[in-house]
Amino acid sequence: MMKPARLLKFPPDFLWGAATSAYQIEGAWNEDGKGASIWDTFCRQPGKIYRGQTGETAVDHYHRYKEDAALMAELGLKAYRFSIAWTRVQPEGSGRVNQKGLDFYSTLIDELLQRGIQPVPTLFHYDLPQALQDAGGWPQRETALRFAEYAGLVGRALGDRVPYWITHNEPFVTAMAGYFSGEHAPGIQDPLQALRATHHLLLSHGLAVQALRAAVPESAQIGIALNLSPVHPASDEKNDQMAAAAFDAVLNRAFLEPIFLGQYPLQLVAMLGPLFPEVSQEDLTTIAQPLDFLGVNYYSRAVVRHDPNFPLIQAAQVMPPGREYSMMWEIYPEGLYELLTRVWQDYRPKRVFITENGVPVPDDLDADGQVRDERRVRYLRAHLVQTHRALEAGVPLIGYLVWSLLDNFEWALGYRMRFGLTFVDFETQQRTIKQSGRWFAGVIAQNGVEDDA
Ligand code: GCO
Repeated sequence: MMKPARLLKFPPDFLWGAATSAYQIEGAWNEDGKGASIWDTFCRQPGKIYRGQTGETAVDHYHRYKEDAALMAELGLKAYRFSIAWTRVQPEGSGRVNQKGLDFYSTLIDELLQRGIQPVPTLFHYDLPQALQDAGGWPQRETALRFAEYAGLVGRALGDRVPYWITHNEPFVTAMAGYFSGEHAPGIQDPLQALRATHHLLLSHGLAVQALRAAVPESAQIGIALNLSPVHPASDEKNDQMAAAAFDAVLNRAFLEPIFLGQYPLQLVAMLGPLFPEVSQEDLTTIAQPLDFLGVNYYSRAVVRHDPNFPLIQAAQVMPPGREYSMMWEIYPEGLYELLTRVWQDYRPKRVFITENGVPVPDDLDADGQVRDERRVRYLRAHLVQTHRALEAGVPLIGYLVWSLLDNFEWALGYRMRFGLTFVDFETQQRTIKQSGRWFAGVIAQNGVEDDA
């Protein structure tokens, strides 16, 4: 006999929602006074993006935001996380403000609030103004000061209506994909620049928190969204265990420790030696501003083995055999529980907000116009079961956002990776809610998920 599924209930005000980012959905790359960002530049360089695709039109959200807000309402979302394109607000990244850019986000926020959806803007999601990159980008300290100015002016313009702010999205990715591997804009491959970028991103976070606090009502909640993963050694060998610890220091602790403890991990500093930038106590104090919540973006774990081909960290990620995979990563729901309980135990953030979780699936429309993405339903369900476990273990979770509301531009991988609860026909821009979207609407409606055990 089959055991009847148990309904795992969530707290009454739990923020169910979905996330997107500006460059991935907006399009309208040069409209209404928007300046060029590093992604506008990068996508035009041959060989950087899958099939030479760009975000110039993306899913045309800039013109379809009303239709998209209606979609969110149809799903019953309580919260919507989006990012503000710095280049719409300040086309050159400093000085002159473009009122039309601010107006777009102001109108979007009103549209959301009218529908009872809490706006959760992120100030930075990879799209640095090209003018600031021309002056050196994140490896330059100046960029952090410019970011704080931008944060303050956005806070003053929109702060009366925004309950949750996120400073940065995934500073690890901004620094490492942008300045170390070069897979993301601006496409630089230089470890020194990547480390300097890391420090200035963190500094800019602290400065932006200060600027926002000065500009927005006290009730506003401010946090940051980090991409975090449990790191497991590929075997019990001592070498692999050391490699996993090194990888963890770079991926997770390099961000969590300065933000919550006001210090860089000693292991990181020792490992990187003279490459590690000189950091003042004052900067560390600025970085460690008290936060209202930690945003966690979770997709998978990292399995790591010793690899001397990688200087300094001597570690490389591997794909463990015999596991279930998505188009991009191993599927490992238990990792979300492990991660949430770990950050809670080690850093005691006031609140934790799952700001991204999701999976790419090669979706398409069936003959009857439906999208049957069972794989995504299974993925989301399993991760919600783990989220619920973490709640029961005492982690103060306030919400869960699916990446993503819509299929969109997945950076260097272009439009091939579909993450949406909503299918988008990239030719016609027609939106179709997927099976997973309908399923998620049901989760929200009953404020709970059926146990998959
Ligand atoms: C990131 C972002 C998103 C991605 C998502 C799927 O991780 O780069 O926050 O922009 O689209 O994580 O990879």
